[in-house]
Amino acid sequence: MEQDNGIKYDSSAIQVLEGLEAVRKRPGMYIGTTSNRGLHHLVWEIVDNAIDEALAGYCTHIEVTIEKNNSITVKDDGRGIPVDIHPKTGKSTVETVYTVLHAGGKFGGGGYKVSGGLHGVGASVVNALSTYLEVKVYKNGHVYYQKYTNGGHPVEDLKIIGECDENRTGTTVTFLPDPSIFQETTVFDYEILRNRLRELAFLNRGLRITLYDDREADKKESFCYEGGIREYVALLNKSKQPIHNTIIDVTGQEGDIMLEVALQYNETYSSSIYSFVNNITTPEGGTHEDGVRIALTRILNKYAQSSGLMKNNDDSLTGDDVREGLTMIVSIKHPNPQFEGQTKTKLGNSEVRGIANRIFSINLERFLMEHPDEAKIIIEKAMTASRARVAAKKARELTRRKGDLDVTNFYGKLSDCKSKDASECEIFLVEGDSAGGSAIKGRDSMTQAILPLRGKILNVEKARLDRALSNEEIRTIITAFGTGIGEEFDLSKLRYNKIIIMTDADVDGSHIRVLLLTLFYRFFKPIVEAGHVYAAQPPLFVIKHGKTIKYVLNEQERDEYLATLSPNTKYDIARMKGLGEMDAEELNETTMDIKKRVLRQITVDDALAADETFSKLMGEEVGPRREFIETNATYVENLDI
Ligand code: TSJ
Repeated sequence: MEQDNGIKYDSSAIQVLEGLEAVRKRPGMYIGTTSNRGLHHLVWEIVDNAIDEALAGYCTHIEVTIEKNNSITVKDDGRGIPVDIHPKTGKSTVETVYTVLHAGGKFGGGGYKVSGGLHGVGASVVNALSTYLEVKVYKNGHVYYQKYTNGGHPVEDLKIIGECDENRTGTTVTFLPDPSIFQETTVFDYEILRNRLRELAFLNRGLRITLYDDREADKKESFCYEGGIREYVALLNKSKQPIHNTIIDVTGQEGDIMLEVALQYNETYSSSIYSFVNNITTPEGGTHEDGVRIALTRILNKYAQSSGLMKNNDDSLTGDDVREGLTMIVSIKHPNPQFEGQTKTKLGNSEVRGIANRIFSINLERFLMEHPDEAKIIIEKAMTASRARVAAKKARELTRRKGDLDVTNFYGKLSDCKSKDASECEIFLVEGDSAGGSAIKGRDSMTQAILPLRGKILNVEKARLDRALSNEEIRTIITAFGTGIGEEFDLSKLRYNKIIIMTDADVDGSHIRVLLLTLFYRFFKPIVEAGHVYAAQPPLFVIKHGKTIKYVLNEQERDEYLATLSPNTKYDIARMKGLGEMDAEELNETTMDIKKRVLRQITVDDALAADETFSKLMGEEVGPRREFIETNATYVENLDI
């Protein structure tokens, strides 16, 4: 990796500019996308550097400010980026970090760098994609300063612009994303920044992270958790009715690999397991998660037997049994993580499995011994799950048999499409019988299937699997999709390329939509991940002038359209009726016709945020739920679940 020592300084300076120019030419190669998501990615690139300093033990407080002009300032109280001349570039280390691609990891030396994961492309990429970037380093009693403009060109060399207290150290960076790169938006979203910064505070026990939004007066939040991920589990479980008080919290270290696990069981029947490597989420799991899962199953079985809670003729507990109602976070810090899998979000290091297994086994066993009351509650929950599993298996067999033998009866109210070519087929899940009726009349029966849904879908977050499976509506959906569920799930058998949720734009509609998403999220996650799920967007207004009829989605589109009409045009404008009141032609025209409709793709962008929202929406407490839906109807609408 160090073979470029022979390069002369002057030629490497040219390479530098070429490097940053390459980033500007193909930003997607470096940050994935230039959408809203890519914009926020810039912040994570910078914050990751400050987090690294915290992991190295030198930084206690990170402050992030959204400035009035939507530039971002990140400030830490670490050692300050080194200001001396970097041997390879002949420039200050500060300038090297900001102008040489991938320079970030090369001078740090060890530690738990996030590079190699999803992030870690470095500060130079942020610089390349910014209109300007300013850095201040507090070190040696001096304040050092450098500014770059127009995608990373230094205005001058690093220079001292003032003095500070000898003891003060730290790095402060301000950057303004370049609007010619981020054409979709350059406006930062407070909630996105807040949620991830809070997560980083949970994942780094004792680190304080403060977010300021200077676009609004006095808007700030500060996060610092002495309990670390234990407090995260408490938050995730808040509205899910925990069944025991003490959260199981394990930390341990073997060599330079650190493991932390926190878990607590709740009354629900599904599990929420989130794993992280060096603060990066690993939705595909990996060896850290495997090791902990194996240990959980083994130790709970061992304890169940030795304590006498389990009798000889009881079935032993399976992994699924011991994960029912489990909320768990697994976090490891590893100096050299190897990521695998389709999206490179699965930890591959094989040594980690045994390490995680050993650390977690020893500590879990000790916890159970020391907390017999809690242990009993947990084991009994798993044993109930074990019994329900047998019942669920019967229910599944029933589903399958019915599906095979009695298609007409089973499909019930499904009006299927004629085509069997899944790539062109769509299924509309329609709220209410009357909208369903219009949709059946207005559809293209070759490719569009309609399933009207009456009332509210069973809430699978609360219902046990076997009950969910005996619900008529859910069984119809499962059979219609064709993929099966659980261990039998097979994405390649999906019978429709698009699954389109069609609900009214009101509180009931958004509730049904969230219930459907919960169902998909719990039973059909890969379908959501593969981008097959959409929300139909019926228009809000219809504008008529002369012979023209124009449908628009929202107030903004309405105003934009009206502005295009010549001033003395006479027009009629009306708010659209609910889905149920549209006739077949209107429904086809506005919401179903492939050429005219607007769909919104649903993604599993942030499983944690979604899960928290689900918990809030699905929790037992009806009070908060109602309030949440009413005050956040648009938030739910926009949430990428
Ligand atoms: F990289 C960056 F510019 F994006 C950035 C780096 C942004 C922010 C907000 C902070 C930092 C940063 C870097 N904070 N702290 C550090 N620390 C070092 O670069 C550093 C300091 C001293 C030593 C040493 O060995 O003495 C080593 C390192 C890596």
